[in-house]
Amino acid sequence: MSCLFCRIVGGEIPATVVHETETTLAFRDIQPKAPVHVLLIPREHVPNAVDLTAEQLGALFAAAKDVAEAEGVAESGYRLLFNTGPDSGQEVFHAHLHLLGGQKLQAGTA
Ligand code: IU
Repeated sequence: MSCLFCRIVGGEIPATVVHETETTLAFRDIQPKAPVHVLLIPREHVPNAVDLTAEQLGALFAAAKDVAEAEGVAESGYRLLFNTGPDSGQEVFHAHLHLLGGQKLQAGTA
């Protein structure tokens, strides 16, 4: 299994998991770009955000809401974003939703 995030799902690579459901996993980004930076992924390998089913997308956004509340940023606000493809800076080709918050974020960037 070469996909890094599949290996995190499989427990082969450690990650600081902050939330999990039957179909999703959320863990802290190892190079956080904000005080709160959590990645939410489907357990199933899907290379890119646009390949996610409506059900998978719904599960990721529901999990993001729970993570935002648990991390204390639900009221202050946070950013949810998918990088999609090389020009976006996507580095890991297992779809992941970034949740960034805990500070005033610059408009239009992470
Ligand atoms: P991107 O959207 O593909 O650019 O985001 C990949 C993220 O995965 C990036 O923010 C990395 O810091 C993060 N990451 C990680 O959390 N753990 C890892 O082992 C690796 C990357 I490699």
